[in-house]
Order: sequence, then C-alpha cells, then structure tokens
Amino acid sequence: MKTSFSSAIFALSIFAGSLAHGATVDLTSVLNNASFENSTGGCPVSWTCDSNIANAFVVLDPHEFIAGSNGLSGGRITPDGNNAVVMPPISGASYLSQGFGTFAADTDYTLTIWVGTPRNIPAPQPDRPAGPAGLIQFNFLGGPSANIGIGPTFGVAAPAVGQWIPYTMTLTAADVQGHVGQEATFRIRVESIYNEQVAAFDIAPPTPETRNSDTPEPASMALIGIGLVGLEVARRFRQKA
Ligand SMILES: [Ca+2]
Repeated sequence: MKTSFSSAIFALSIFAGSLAHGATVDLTSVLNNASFENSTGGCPVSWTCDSNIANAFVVLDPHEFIAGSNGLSGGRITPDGNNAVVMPPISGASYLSQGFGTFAADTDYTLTIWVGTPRNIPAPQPDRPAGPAGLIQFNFLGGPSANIGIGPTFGVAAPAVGQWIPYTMTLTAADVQGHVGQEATFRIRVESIYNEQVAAFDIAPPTPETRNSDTPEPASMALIGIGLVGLEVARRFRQKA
C-alpha cells in the first residue's frame, strides 16, 4: 500500500509540475498613460509617436461615437476616461509605441486594446467623414535597443464607422524565450491609403460581457486534475484493502 501511495504522490507531483505556469503580466497596469488621457502638443504623454502622428491625439468629441450604439455599455463615448488616440492624421503609416521595462522569464504578456473607427477624421484635418483604417497591427519589440520584432504580429480589422471593438493579444513566454532581460516595447501600427482612413485606440479592461467564459482557468484545471489523482489514490486504496 505504501508503494502505491508513494507512486500516486509521485504522479500528483508530475501532474502539478506539468501545470506549472509562469506569471502573466497585464500591460493595462504596466503601460504609462495607457488610457491616453494626457497629452502635450499632440503625442500622448509617455508614448513615442513616429511618422506623421503629431497632433493626431484628440479629445474625442461626442459626435465621433454615438453613445448606446457604439459597442460600449453605459453610455460611454470612449472605452475608458474621456480621451482616445486617433492615427494617422493623414494617409501613410504611423507608429505609436511605449517601452515597458525588460522581458522576464516564464512570463506571458497580455493586453486588451479597444479599436474604434471615428465618424469624422480628427482635427486639424478638415472635418469630414472618416472610414475604417486600411491596416491595423500590434507587435512587441525586444533586442538590445528594442529593435527586433518578437512573437507574432497581431492584426485586427477596423470596426464599422462609429463603433468600438475590444481586441486581446498575448505574447507568450515561448515568444519571449531568448529575449529575457532585453528592453521590451509595445507598438501600434496603422497604415492608410486615404486621408479619411483613421483608427482610434483606447486601453481598458474588457467589459464582463466580452470576457471569454468558455475557457477553464488554469487554476480550475489544476483543481480538476488534483481531484482526478485523488480519486485514483482512493481507488487504489480500496483495491489494496
Ligand atoms: Ca481613454
């Protein structure tokens, strides 16, 4: 019986080991000015604006998204706070990026970012109807000067005019492997052919109704696994008795 019990404990430890899970960092709480509420002269504070994004940061006017029919609950105009960033101000490619320290080992990095298509292109461009951006991508950079793309390039189609949608991405520990200790940067890229093609971004936790409730949490899976091992232990005890 002793041998049986020992082997069951051994199996349990192997099972627990296979479930060992590193930390998950939610960038919502790591990025500075994640909600784009603060800006000085166009570029959001703490963010780096490349290309022609200057002056693309706007306090969203209520007429850009119609409360109640914009994909947000509670009559909100923006997913979080009052402001969002809109890019690019004219056709072409633009980048918005921010460093967030260095990559840690055994760590997943997750972020939910809201993507919106305003109804009008932002000032200082002439006020006229906007259209969905041609290309919206997110990626992570590492390397000695955060100049190497790491992991997948995440892409999302722009929502319809006047709508917001949440997009969740995860850079896994496997993606980060080999880049631990390197400077880490998150980057948004928008490309458009026409001046009217713009995209708005805001960072906020997903609303409860958008959370994926179908996937079991790793912790609950571990509990199920421990329970199954426990049943096996009990079965063996009964057989030996
Ligand atoms: Ca905001």
